[in-house]
Amino acid sequence: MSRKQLNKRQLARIQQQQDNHAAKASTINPAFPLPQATLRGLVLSRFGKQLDVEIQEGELAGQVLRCFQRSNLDAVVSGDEVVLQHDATPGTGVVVALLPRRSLLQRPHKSGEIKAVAANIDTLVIVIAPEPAPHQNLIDRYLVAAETLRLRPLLLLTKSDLPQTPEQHDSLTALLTLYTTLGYRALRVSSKTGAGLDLLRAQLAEATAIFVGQSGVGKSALINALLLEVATVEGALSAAEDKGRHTTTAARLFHLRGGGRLIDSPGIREFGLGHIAAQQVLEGFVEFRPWLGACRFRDCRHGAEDDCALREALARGDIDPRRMQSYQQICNSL
Ligand SMILES: Nc1nc2c(ncn2[C@@H]2O[C@H](COP(=O)(O)OP(=O)(O)O)[C@@H](O)[C@H]2O)c(=O)[nH]1
Ligand SMILES: [Mg+2]
Ligand SMILES: [Zn+2]
Repeated sequence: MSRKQLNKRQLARIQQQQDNHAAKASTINPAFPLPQATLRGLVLSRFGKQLDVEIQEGELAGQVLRCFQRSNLDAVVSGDEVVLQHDATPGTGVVVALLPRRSLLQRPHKSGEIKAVAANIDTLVIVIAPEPAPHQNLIDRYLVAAETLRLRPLLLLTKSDLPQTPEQHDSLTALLTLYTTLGYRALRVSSKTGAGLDLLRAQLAEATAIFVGQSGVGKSALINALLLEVATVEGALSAAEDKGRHTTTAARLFHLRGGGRLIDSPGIREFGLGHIAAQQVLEGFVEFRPWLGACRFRDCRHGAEDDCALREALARGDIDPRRMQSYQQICNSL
């Protein structure tokens, strides 16, 4: 898809066409102006009430319009698919409808209200590195969040170029094996050498991803290596400018080289389990699912109770002790 810059002449021509349509329509019946053409759009970002929306169809596909949304709609966020119309000023539009969401990421706001942050995310990329060393419990928390929100997780070990002691190498391999055995995807990459990045791009193509992980693991380096330079309309922020100006709150959607999309903000990178229920934690451990409901006591906490189906599975080796310990740790922290 071409993402060429929309110049003033083109904008003027579009406006002229719209004016012609409107003029024709009003000669037919001045009481009923022709309904304005609607277009599908993808919301890149929201700053206050203002939205940057990328047109998804027609001659102008790939162009970004500054939009407001109709006030009867739920708050539209980064990643939302919408229907929009051009507004009178060239380069601007109005979001008139919100299309159904595949997924929704929300966070508690300062006011205590739960607010939408980003929509239609498919993939949760959990970034780990040899340095700082990964915490298995944090990985498990992210996996529970992914299962709860119905996102596909991808465990990404970056900085694979760093020299590792044999012990480090063995423990990282054991960690990745724990998760691939459970059916999760895992990849080793390096932003520094580019190793594995093609495989990563292939995994992210056709999907919208968010990147999470401890500070210092290499998320920014990865994101920079994957980002596509996008042309924007005059006045809209480039990816680089945007990073500098909106470092605290706004989530923004970027296109990746290789066809995927990424939604990023510091708030998303730090997102955690938040307000999650004990039952969701239990269901978030995918390998526990065959035994849920099979304990003797309905309110079994899978600790010291008799006839606990989960502890029996653990004793048989059907559940890994590292995951059981992690589960107990998460429950105790709720
Ligand atoms: N050797 C190596 N260092 C990396 C790699 N990726 C990031 N780093 C370094 O790790 C540090 C933290 O990276 P950064 O991307 O800022 O991490 P973030 O906090 O997760 O965004 C920086 O000093 C980077 O230069 C990598 O693939 N290889
Ligand atoms: Mg960073
Ligand atoms: Zn039990």
